[in-house]
Amino acid sequence: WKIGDLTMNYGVKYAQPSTQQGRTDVNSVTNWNAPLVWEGTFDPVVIDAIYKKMDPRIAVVVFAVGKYTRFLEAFLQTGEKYFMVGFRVTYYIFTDHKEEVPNIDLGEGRKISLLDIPSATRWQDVVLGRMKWASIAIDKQIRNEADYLFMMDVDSVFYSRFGAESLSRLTGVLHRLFYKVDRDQFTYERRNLSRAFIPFGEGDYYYTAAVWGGYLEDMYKMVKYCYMQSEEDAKNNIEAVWQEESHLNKYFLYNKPTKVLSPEYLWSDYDQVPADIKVVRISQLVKNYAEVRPN
Ligand code: UD2
Repeated sequence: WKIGDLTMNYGVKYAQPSTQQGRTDVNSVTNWNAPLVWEGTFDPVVIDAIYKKMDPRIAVVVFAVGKYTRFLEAFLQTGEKYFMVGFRVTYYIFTDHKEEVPNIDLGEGRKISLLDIPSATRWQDVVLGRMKWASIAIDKQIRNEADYLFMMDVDSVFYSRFGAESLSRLTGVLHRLFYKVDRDQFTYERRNLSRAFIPFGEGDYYYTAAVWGGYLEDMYKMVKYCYMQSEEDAKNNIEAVWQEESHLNKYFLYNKPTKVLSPEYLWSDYDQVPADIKVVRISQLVKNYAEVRPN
C-alpha cells in the first residue's frame, strides 16, 4: 500500500452519483445485498478507474471442440472490441483442432494460450468435460497467470461493452429465459438421485453456464465442484438435466454469488430484446445444433 495508490484517480471526470436517481424498472440488488448489474447502474469511467489500479490479469476459458472452432474468429474479434478493453486478458482456448484456431490481432497486454484436449463423441461430454479440463489447467498453469477467470461459451459474439463492472469474487449471469419466472419453473435438476438436485420451493435465480466468472481461486473451487459432482452422478448412472449448468445452479444457491449480472451479459440472437434489456453485451449465436454437434 502506497500513498500514490490513493491519488491515481485524481482528475478522472464523471457525473456525480445520485442517491435519488437510477434504474427504477428493475431491481439492482439481490436479497443478500449483492449488486445486480444492469445498464444504468454503473458509470464505466468510475468502474474502470477502480479496477485499473489493480490492473488484474483476466483469464477467459473457452472450448472449441470439433466443429465449434468455426466460432472462434467472431468470438475473439468481437472480444477484442468489447471485452475488458484496456485490461490484461488471456484467452485460454481448449481445442482438439489447434490448426483451425484463427490468427487474430490482439490488443496490448492480450494473448491467446492454446491447450490440447481430446475429441469427444457426445456433446454432453464436451460441455461437462469443460469442468474437468479447466480444473486440470487451472491447477497446472492458469493459477500462476491470472487473478480473475471467466468461463464462456464460444458460440457467442460481443455486441457491446462487457467490462470491469462484471468483476467480483464470484459472478453469475441470469439466464435470459428465466429471469422473470417463478422459481418452480426453473429447469433445476429435480431428480434427487443426482447431486445437482434442488427441491421445488427453493431457488433464487436460474443462472446460465455460458458466462460466469470470479476470482481465480473461487472459480477453481466452483469448477472443481461441478466436475466432482458430475463424477459422482456418473457413478450413479445419472447425468444432470443441464449438465454442468445444473451443478452450477446448485452451487450458487448455497454459495451466493457476490455479483449478479443481468441477461445483458448473455442474450441470444434467437430472442427479441425486451424493454428492460437496454443493451445486449454478448449474445449466443443461432446455430444448427444437429450440424455442429458430434451427434
Ligand atoms: C447450453 C448452455 C451451455 C451449457 C449447455 C449444457 C447457453 C447459452 N449455453 O448451451 O453453457 O450449459 O447448455 O447443456 O445457455 N462445445 C464444443 N464442441 C461441441 C459442443 C460444445 O466446443 O461439440 C463447447 C462450446 O464452447 C460451446 C459450449 O461447449 O459454446 C456449450 O455447448 P453448446 O453451445 O452446444 O450448448 P448449448 O447451446 O445447448
